[in-house]
Amino acid sequence: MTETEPWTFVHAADLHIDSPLKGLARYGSAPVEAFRRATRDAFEAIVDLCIAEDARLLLLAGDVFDADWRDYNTGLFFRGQLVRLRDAGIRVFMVRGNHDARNEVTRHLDLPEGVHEFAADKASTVMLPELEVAIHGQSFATRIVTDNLAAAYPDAEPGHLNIGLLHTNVGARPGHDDYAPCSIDDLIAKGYDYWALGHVHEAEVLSRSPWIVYPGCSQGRSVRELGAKGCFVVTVEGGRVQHARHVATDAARWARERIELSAGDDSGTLLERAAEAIGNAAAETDGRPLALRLRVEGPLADYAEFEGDGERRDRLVADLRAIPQDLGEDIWMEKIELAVGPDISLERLRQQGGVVSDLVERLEELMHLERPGEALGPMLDELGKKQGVELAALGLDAEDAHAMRELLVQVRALLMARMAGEAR
Ligand SMILES: [Mn+2]
Repeated sequence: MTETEPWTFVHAADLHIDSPLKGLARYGSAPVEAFRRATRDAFEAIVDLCIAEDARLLLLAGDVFDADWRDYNTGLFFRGQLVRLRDAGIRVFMVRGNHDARNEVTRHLDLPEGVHEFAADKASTVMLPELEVAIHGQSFATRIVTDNLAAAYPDAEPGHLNIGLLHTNVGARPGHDDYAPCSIDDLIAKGYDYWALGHVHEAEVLSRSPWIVYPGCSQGRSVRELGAKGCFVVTVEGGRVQHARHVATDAARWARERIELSAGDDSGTLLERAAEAIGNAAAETDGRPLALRLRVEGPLADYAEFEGDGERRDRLVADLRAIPQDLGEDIWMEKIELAVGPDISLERLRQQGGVVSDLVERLEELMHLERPGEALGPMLDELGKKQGVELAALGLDAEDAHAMRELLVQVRALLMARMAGEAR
């Protein structure tokens, strides 16, 4: 092989193999088994991809495992896949992250030839003269790593394609523990060609010069990990990275659908709208099993029939769960949220007038703001001060638009129910 011949490597992270799935209810056609196996199937798909793409290297940037192995089956599964890579002549380089830090995963199996796990005590370099590549990496020794590991990575090797393998939170991304924190500038300063990162579960190319890439997790595991998940296939030509593309490897997918009802809609309309939404969500999975969280909110014309009637409500939920059966789709209705209330139109409220109708109208306005917290935050702060409570103590975060909207929906439902009571 000469330097000018193009070759590829695959970059994955956050496999979380054998991560337990919570709340996996078994009913009807729910594809329970597919979800149980999904983290393993996703890694198998990555190995298939490495072989199909004739990749030279597979880079794994931490959190291969979710936690210590419950038994040796987890390790044996992983090792079996590494043997497939060895047999195909594909070398594997890996670091440990917070979930599979040295002191977190204590069970151990010797890894096959051609697999290199970077040490945890300090960053080190492996030279691959045949590819003119230098790979630098360091594993997490413990779950919590607060040092900037990148800062102490070795200098780039001149005349080589330099790859840095690191589990890190770049730029203190919210929603992820701030482990091995560093900035994009810290990474650029090393003069490497490609930073193969792990930790953030959303795929993102942070920079193309040099390449700084989060491949995201290889398999979504909850409603917080939506859409296609996979890894990056990276092409090198003439000693430079030419391009990197995301390839989906997930074996099952997660989605959220929200149905907003309007005045006059009843449970019949609700079921029709749900069938449409579920059909659309299923069409986007390329035939994969789907876990779907469905949320229905707004006024329901026949709400009075459901109010206080658990049996009637259960039937509606079961009717919603029956929709995938009719569609012949592999869908697990992970959760159904019914935030419905009595149908009182704003128009009718306006006619009735009074302070409650003014309030409902104001809530309606707030709910449609991009950041409802901007208006709501100061109001809540003031209210909190009067009552002597902190917003944080109530679990309220004005920055969280979803949570703020949720709060407004609840308050509106409460006011609407009051109005309905008055009107009857
Ligand atoms: Mn992770």
